[in-house]
Amino acid sequence: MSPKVSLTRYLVEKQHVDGRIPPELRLLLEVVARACKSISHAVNKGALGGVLGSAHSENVQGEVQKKLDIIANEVLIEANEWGGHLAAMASEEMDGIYVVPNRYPQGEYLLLFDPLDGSSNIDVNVSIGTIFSVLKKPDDAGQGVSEQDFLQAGSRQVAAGYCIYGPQTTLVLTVGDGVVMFTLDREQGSFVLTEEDVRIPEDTKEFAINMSNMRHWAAPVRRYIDECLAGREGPRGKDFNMRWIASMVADVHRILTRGGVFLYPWDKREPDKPGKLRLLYEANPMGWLIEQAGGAATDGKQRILDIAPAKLHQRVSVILGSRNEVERVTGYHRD
Ligand code: P6P
Repeated sequence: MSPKVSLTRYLVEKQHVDGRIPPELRLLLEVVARACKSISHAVNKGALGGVLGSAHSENVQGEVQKKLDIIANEVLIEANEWGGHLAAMASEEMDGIYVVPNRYPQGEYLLLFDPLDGSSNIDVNVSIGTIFSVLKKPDDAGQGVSEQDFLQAGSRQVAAGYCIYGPQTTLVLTVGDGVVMFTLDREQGSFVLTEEDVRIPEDTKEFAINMSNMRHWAAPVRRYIDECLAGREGPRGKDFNMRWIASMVADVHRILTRGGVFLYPWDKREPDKPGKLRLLYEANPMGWLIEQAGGAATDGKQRILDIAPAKLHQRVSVILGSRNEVERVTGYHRD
């Protein structure tokens, strides 16, 4: 039985053996993982912890915040602000950036996160998760840090991942050389390496989309889904299955585990918005993970990681997963 490799040991090897991550980034990822353990603990308590239900407040997106949204956000801020590895943080739950207070040492990294994605599922005991993305403060940023420093394309990320709070609590991570998965060993209190080289099959028979929006989709998406629904008698010549958990972390985790294609496209319900999901702390980290596992991620027209952000909370249309399916949908947009 090979010895269990903990997250700490994995990151130490990434730092000392591969020289891929500097000490400050290793510290950052250890701190984020520890924060996710605390969030997992709070999520698992559920009603017993008095953490379910609405916080009776709204976030910058105008969405009603759940108590756990705010708890998860506070856990991440408090865990990361004093370590000396960060200059600032940005969160779905905060209007502006959170600059590390002067009383703490300042670092070179920027941490972005959706502290609890899928929060509409919290009260019905369906998997939810924390999504995070790490950027470096631009070299020409000078002493301070501003929102502008966060507006970097997803291809500039130095680390990205998520922690899914489901039947298992699993941390999924990339630092640019593939995707690894760590399962939380609650007896030891440590994340243990359980998947070393995550690969997504290039083809799939499973698509994930919220079908209730069908009448609002643009033609290329409608064409793609209609062809999937036509099954083996249709142009695809095979039957498809559908999944929609309404928790991006859970849908992406399924795709990283067995393949599939996930779509949250533009639709005409809110034509001025390119999509529902956020670029900087949802689409970029998930897009990088998917690419690192051999998949693809576009907004229907271009690679998500190439998009130059204009605003911190900007939204984007998302098509990601098995490479051949993403290329087909993207091709339909070009036709
Ligand atoms: P809908 C959760 O609120 C989320 O941001 C993603 O995790 C998920 O994929 C999507 O929204 C679900 O949206 O419109 O199907 O409820």
